[in-house]
Parts: sequence; C-alpha cells; structure tokens
Amino acid sequence: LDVVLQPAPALTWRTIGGILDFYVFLGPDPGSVIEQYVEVVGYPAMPIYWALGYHLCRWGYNTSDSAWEVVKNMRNYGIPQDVQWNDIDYMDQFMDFTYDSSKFATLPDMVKDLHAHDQRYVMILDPGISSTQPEGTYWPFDEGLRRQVFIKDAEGRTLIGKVWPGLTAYPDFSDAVTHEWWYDNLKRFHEKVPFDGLWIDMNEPSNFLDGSTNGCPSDSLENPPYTPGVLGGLLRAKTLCATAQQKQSIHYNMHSLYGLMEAKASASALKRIVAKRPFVISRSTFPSQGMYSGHWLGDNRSQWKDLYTSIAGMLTFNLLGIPLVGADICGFSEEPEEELCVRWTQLGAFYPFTRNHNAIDMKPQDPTAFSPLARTAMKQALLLRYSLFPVLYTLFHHAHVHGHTVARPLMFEFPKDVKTYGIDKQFLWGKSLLVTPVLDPGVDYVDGYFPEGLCIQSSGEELPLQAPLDKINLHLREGSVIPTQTPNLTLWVSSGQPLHLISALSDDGSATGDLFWDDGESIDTYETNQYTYIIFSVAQNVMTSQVLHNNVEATYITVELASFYGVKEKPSRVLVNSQDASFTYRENQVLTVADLGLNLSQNFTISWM
Ligand code: MIG
Repeated sequence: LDVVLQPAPALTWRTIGGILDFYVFLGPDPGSVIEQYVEVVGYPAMPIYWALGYHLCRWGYNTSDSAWEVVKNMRNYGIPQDVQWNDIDYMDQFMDFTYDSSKFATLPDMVKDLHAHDQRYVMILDPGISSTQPEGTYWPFDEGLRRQVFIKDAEGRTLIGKVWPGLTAYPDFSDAVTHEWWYDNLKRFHEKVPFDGLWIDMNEPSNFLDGSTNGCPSDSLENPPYTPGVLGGLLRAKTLCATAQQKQSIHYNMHSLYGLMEAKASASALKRIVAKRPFVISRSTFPSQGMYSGHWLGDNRSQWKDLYTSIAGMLTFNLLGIPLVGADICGFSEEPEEELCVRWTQLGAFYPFTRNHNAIDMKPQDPTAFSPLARTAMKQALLLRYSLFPVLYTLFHHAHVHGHTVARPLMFEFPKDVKTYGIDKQFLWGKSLLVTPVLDPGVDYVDGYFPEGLCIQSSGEELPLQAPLDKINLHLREGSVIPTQTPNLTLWVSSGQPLHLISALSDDGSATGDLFWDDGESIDTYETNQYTYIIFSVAQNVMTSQVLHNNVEATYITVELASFYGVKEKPSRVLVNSQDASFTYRENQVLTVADLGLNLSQNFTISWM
C-alpha cells in the first residue's frame, strides 16, 4: 500500500490487497485516540527489566574476544551496560543457529561472564535459512524441508532467495508447524549459547535477489494494474514473489505480516526456553507488534539530522503501541564526531529502548572509544537513565495495561496549547519529565518550550537553557512525584537500591505520582497479581504513600530519601509517620528528609509544619 500526505489536511490511501478493517477513534484528546487504537491492536508486552538498560552492539566485532573486551572496558570505566549484542559476525558463514568456532570460540565463555555480572546477551537472527549445505550437515534446513516449513513458489517448489549465507529458503511463519521448528532450533542453539533475547533483522522479508533465483511468474499478482511506490517499482524488488505460497495465503496478502509473525514465533519460543518475559527487537513491524517485540528504527547515519529525526521516529512508534523503540545511538553508517556521539548518547538515554549500534568497517563508537571528557559525559547520561528506572518501568506498566505512550509528544499533555503541536525537538516521558536535548553542533545552550504548568514559573514560553557538553536538560513538571534510585552498572543492582522520592509541588502545594513494582522478569505479573502498586500524593504539607496493591516481592526495597521542591517556607518540624524527624531546608525552597528507612510495602506519611 502507499499513503500520501496531501497539502490539504488529507491523506490518500491506496492499497492493492488485504482485508480492510476501518476504525475511527474519537478520542477526544490525542492520548485517548491512542488508548483506543491500542485496545484494538493489542497492548504492548511488559518488558523484562533489563530491556530498559543500556545495550551495546555493532556489526564488525571480528571476534568474540573483541566484543568481550568492550564489555570489560565498560566495567572498568564504571559505565552502565546491561546487554551485549552480536550481529551476523558471530555466525559460521552467516548461518542461523551456528557460531563461528574459531573467531567466536569464546562466545559461550563471554555469555557466561555476562551472566556472572548480571548482564545479558542478545544475538541477531535473519529469516533466510541456508539451502546449500551438504545434506546431513545443517539441521535447520534439513529438518525444515522434512517438516515443510519453507515458503513455496507458485509451482510448489521451495522458493530460494539469497541473503548473507548465500542461497536461502524462507520460513513461513504463518504456519504453526514453523513456529515449532523455530522453537526447536532456538532450543538447540540455546544449549550451546544461552542467549537471553533475540534481534530479528531482514524480516521484510529482505532478499538480495528480486523474487527468487528463478525470478517470478509474470501475472496480474506480480504486475498489478497499480504498483504502490515501493523500492524498485516492482512488488518483487528485493523481496519474495507476490505469488509465493504461504500456509495462510499467497505472499501478496501476507507480505507485510512477515516481521509480525516472526516476532510472534520468536517471543513464544523464548518464553518456553527461558521461562521469563521474552525480549525481541524487530526491524519489520505491523500493527499488534508491540505484543511481541520492540523495534529499532533501522539503518540511520552518524549525522546531526539523523539525531534530530530520531525523536519523531521514537514518538511515532509510541503512537503505534510499540513503545520499546529507539534509533541506533551515534548512528549506524558513517562515523560520528565525538560531540555528536555524546549528544546522541544523551538523547538516547531517553529512548525507551537505548542501544548504540554501528556498521561494519566503521571505527568503534561505544563510550569506551572516546576521550575521558566524552566518556564521562556519556556515563553521566546513562547513570541518569538508570536512576530513573522506577519511572520508566512504571510508564511501561501503563503502556501495557492502558495503552499509554511512554515517550510522549508535548501536545498529548497540553492539547489546548497549539504551540506544542509542531514540537519535534522535545518530548516527555509520561506526563511529567520533559527532555530537551541538544541537536546541533558547537552549542552550549538549547531553546526549550515550556507550556504553562510544565514549570513553576512558565506561562507558555520559549526559554534558553544552559547545555554544556556534559548535560542534558531534564525538567520535572510541577505537581508530580517521581521515584528514583541510586544508579549502578546494571539494572539488576540499581533496581535493588532504596528509593528516593522527588516531588515538584505545584503552586498550591500538591503533587502526585506512582510506582509499579514486581520481580522484573516473571511472565504476566500484573495479570496474576504478583506486583505492588503505590500512589504517592502531596497536599497541604502532607505526603502520603498509599499501597493500593501489595505483593511481597516489593518489600525488599525501602524509601530512604524524600525531597520536596517548592516548599515556600522553612518548616519548624517534620514528622514521619507522626514521629519527629530531622530535615534540611534550602533557600531555593527544597525540603529534604533523609535516612527514612521506610518499608515500601506499608503506607506512610511525611508531613511538615
Ligand atoms: O544487510 O546484520 O539494519 O542493523 O547491522 C544488512 C547486518 C543487514 C541490517 C540491519 C543492521 C545490521 C545489518 N543488517
């Protein structure tokens, strides 16, 4: 299909097939439109906790040792990293479910070491299965043939295309038999390399040939009366023949669903293998994708304009019910200057899915590859993200249960302020955190728009903000409470730290916030009542923590510190659960109460007079 945006406020929608379901979502506000849409297509999965940590990847680690070296350097510099990835380099001749036993001989050891440090491992899989190995030497193909899992051409022969391993067959994920075969392959490989998540690429599906080794038949499906504006001007260009046969229908009708169905097979296999929430990141997506996977925005460049457009990309996928999304930090192709990579890591620290990824033959661009100054700035940005983990995790809970956006356009929170409609250089996390990244080279300030009520003194104005190279501007909206934690090198460690509650009081002295908490990895904790949910509210000099739902898992963390911004007069007494407590008050209207030692699973109050 193609969709054309007209100069008038109108879209022209041209599709050449499929079953068309039309819905009109009435809102009335933008956030409600998205909730209604997500209710139809399916709520996004609750991510496993480490999905929200920092991911490092590249194409062109020549050996497992070179990837491992980066992991060790990250640890030595104290830079947070939850997940190490591998691209197609790890495979034996680019074949799925294999690894190169010479260059990647130490891969199992690296994975063991990652696990010993509470870190995780994710590797790439492409759908194309090598079809040219001697019989009996490559189980995925032999077994796939035996079970008839591959897409067939119009004449019923296995359709052969070409991708990284050479000639390949394509699994038909519209068939349940294929899901079982995919699971068996993953399980066998997991016994050799105990991976934690999957990166599924090339699933448009992508083909270096047009159609197949035999081209495609010439008929009205292959050459419809109208061809949408697709790459190459032909339906078969760099993909499979429209006439190819899948279990549920011809490829003509199934094409756009390939990535969705592969994600579904991958998520369900992972669930069975690791018995935890599956982590899958997919290049191709379709409505409902958020139920099975997240998404990265594909091949970008190490350029300032790609840094800027990544914000719109991230926000768009949040509107589509796929909130676990991010662009390749520091850019995929080309090589970033250090300043760009610092600014990108700062913005990337606020992508819901935060991964630095790089193309083959480009020089390293992970944080350890840069000067101490740049490295430190990147580390600060990532520590800031890790300190906000309770906020981010709670936002994903609301995405999962209500269809809320995680990264959110300003207009969602301020739909009456028309000045917010065109803003694509700033965004929010949920309703209360405003991110204003630097998107230009050579500056140490950035202009930000502050709608009325976003900041204590703003009446809706543009303000210049200081932004030296080691800072990203983050503003907490008045009237909100956020839970934070002392960051650490992994989310496993930092998510066990005590909470620090930060309240930004509105002019009338009120604020609210919440926290969703569970063990971070079990499947369906919300659905099976294995979670804790807490509401924080401040009004008339009293903060109340109210436990609305309680489960034992959350009791191991405590609330250590509470700070209140916008307390207009110095209190004479502070009471914690009616007991006098010591406190500090600063002239900039900040009241801090430390050493609280409060049990998170019990209601408490902090009041001042
Ligand atoms: O033909 O696996 O978008 O992230 O590094 C290129 C190699 C295949 C495309 C992905 C990119 C990945 C690359 N892949």
